[in-house]
Amino acid sequence: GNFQVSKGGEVLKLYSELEAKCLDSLMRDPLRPFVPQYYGLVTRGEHCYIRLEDLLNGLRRPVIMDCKMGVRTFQEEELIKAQTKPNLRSDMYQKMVKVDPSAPTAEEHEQKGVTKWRYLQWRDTTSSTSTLGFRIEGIMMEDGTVQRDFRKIHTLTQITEASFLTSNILGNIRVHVCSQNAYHSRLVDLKDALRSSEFFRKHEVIGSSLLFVHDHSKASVWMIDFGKTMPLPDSKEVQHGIPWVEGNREDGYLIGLTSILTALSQAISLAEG
Ligand code: 4IP
Ligand code: MN
Repeated sequence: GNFQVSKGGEVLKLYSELEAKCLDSLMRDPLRPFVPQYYGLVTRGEHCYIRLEDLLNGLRRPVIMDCKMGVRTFQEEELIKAQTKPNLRSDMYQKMVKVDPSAPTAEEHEQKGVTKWRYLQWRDTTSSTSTLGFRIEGIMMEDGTVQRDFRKIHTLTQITEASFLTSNILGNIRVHVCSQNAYHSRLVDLKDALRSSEFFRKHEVIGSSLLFVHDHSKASVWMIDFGKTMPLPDSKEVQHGIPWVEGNREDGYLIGLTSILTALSQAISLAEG
């Protein structure tokens, strides 16, 4: 959405204070090799931008998959807002009705609006987010076409089939198995880095994605999008692998990572078998 390509292997992303702060800490954390390099801020016209490494630089006809991580995509403060001073969003009501006219309650139909928390939570429970700890937000094929019809996928088997099919369209099973293996070892390395990361221990990671990118010659995975990643109050830490209950700030990031690793292993044995 708000990406703007610029020269020299960089992209500019519209400034967000939360995201800039995260990127700044990440440059001094064991997670640094897993995030786009952050080069600071720049102003163009009226807007301020974050300068980031272009992860697609040098790739030919890349295939890209965006997996939104975690068992929820709303911040706890969004829930508190919905409970204390609800703001009704008609755009979100419309998006909801378009997917499932029976999803809103009678009251929501009457108001023709839902709170942002309600909408995001509905997305989470109708996708694999709540159960598997991640969902596929979209896949861009090598010809540039984008598929977004994964949002209602629930099971790990469906996920495996989706990612398997995707790479299959590359038309070369051998290349496909190589990139699946490269993805797998990269994710195992990521898991290690997350274990030793102070940033990870001290942040509630919401709405962040793992971006899978491969072309004919290489495959990699990156952590992106930290606009809703919040530092925790002093002395508070999260484990990322236990269920969320209101107030514990848990995001389920590691639940999602484990699910993805399982799906990948299944995809690899499907492709080899
Ligand atoms: C979008 O819903 C995504 O959840 C956005 O998250 C979210 O932005 C939007 O909220 C919401 O409308 P759909 O993807 O179902 O259309 P992301 O940017 O991670 O994709 P936030 O602000 O939560 O980052 P609004 O309030 O921006 O509309
Ligand atoms: Mn995103």
